[in-house]
Amino acid sequence: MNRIFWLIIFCFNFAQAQQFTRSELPTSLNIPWEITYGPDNYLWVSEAGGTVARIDPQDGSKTIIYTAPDYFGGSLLEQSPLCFNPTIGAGTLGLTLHPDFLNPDSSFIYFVYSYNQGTVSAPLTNFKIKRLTWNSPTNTVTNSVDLVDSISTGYDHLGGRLLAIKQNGVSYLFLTIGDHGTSEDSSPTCYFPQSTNPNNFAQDPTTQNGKIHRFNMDGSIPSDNPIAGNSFYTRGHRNPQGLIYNSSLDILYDLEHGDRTDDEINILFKGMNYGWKNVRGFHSDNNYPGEASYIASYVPDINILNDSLVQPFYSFCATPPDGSNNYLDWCTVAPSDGVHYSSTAITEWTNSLLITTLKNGVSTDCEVYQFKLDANGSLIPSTFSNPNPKRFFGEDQALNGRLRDIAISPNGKKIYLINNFGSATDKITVYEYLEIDSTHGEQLWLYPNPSSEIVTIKFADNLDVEEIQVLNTQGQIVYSSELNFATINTSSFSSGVYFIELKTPKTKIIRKYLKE
Ligand SMILES: [Ca+2]
Ligand SMILES: [Ca+2]
Ligand SMILES: [Ca+2]
Repeated sequence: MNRIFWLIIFCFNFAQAQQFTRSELPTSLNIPWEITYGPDNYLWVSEAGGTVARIDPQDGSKTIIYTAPDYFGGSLLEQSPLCFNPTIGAGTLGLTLHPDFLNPDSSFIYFVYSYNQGTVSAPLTNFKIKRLTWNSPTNTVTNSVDLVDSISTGYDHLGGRLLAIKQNGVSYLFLTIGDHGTSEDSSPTCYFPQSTNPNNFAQDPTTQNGKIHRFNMDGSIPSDNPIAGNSFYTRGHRNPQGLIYNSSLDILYDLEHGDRTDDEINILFKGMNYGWKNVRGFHSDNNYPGEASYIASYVPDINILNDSLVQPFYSFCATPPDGSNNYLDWCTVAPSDGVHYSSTAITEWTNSLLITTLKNGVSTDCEVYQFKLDANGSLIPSTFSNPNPKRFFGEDQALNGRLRDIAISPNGKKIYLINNFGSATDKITVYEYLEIDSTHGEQLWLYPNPSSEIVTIKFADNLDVEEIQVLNTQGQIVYSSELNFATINTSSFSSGVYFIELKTPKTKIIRKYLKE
């Protein structure tokens, strides 16, 4: 890599550091999979072993509110003798809260975990959706019900995201199920012959895998699903791990992992076909064997109203690197989940999809992608000076690990990221947006800046300053004073970038300070 390119990367990261401070909650986690910010102002997290945790976002204190007594983590008896990583898919996956969670009549938590549907000697791992009844006065689970059971599993590509949304006054539960296949070119593969690979059934609406399913909130099947009595809602998905709802435009998206190329964002339309494993990514590029002819001669399923193939809303890339069989060389980012950012707190982000990714590869990092939308929900065109998507926090990936999910505080200023693997511990990383109040731009001066010992803070007389703080780029407070004492001795600070923050009753005013 040449020197100019490094310079650009440095400048880019430096620009990001001005916007956010990074910190970690002191919460220990065990393979978290879902994080969501509840209307009760707590973070809700699913964790290994059929566990649901409720975490105070202020201090990170955690309460395990439920552990499934019938959780089952798979069995050696279910291993495939044919492959390198033969363990049957098991674990704790998606979690979601009822859209009317604060209403005592619908104070329900829903989550997905594996259990044994067979016997001790003949185990059969499957997944279920459990519904917990939450009693907010006592902060306890008062009831638990198996809502949907017999959800199939496989050796890979499990999907497993669960999302409850309210559309036109009616609430639904959506569940993603992956194709359960392993890549055909994995060596050795878990399936031989390949005709037994369950990913061959991603198109078949009578099997669960490779589909996104829709249920009523009591687990029953909506009467207007595409096929009567079938939870299938859309088909032709490879490994859909994410669901995002854009409530302002009533758009439901899924995020899925492609094979070598074409990690996709799809807009889900009832009954439609997203192509896998006959079509990969966009329809016009013919980047998958047989893709063009399959599209040209597509025969709609007569049992599905208006059935047709739908192109992705976005594909992360369509061209694999020449000749490389190394996963890390591929341009797939491994999107895990996301949210629609509707707040106006970070104006550059208003009306964006924020998507977390799992992979640190040659051209990809564990990071947050921001896709800026226009008022109609279309992507704003990407330009050199204003790229769309933009990428955030990848410079911290060694600290943050693989990003499993994202939650946003109600004021839109705090971003909570969970990881599992990829850093020393599983944890919640917090990025707080630094609000730089340009209306006070002429009312705060630092000098000299940079400096090596003393920095003097001068601010306008009409500012009612309550506190002065100095934060490092990790968001840690390294100096604090409630006095309007405007000279700080920084000789004990290590060299680098700091943020000097004046707090007034109405706002924060922040300036970057460079300690030499
Ligand atoms: Ca989520
Ligand atoms: Ca294609
Ligand atoms: Ca990388």
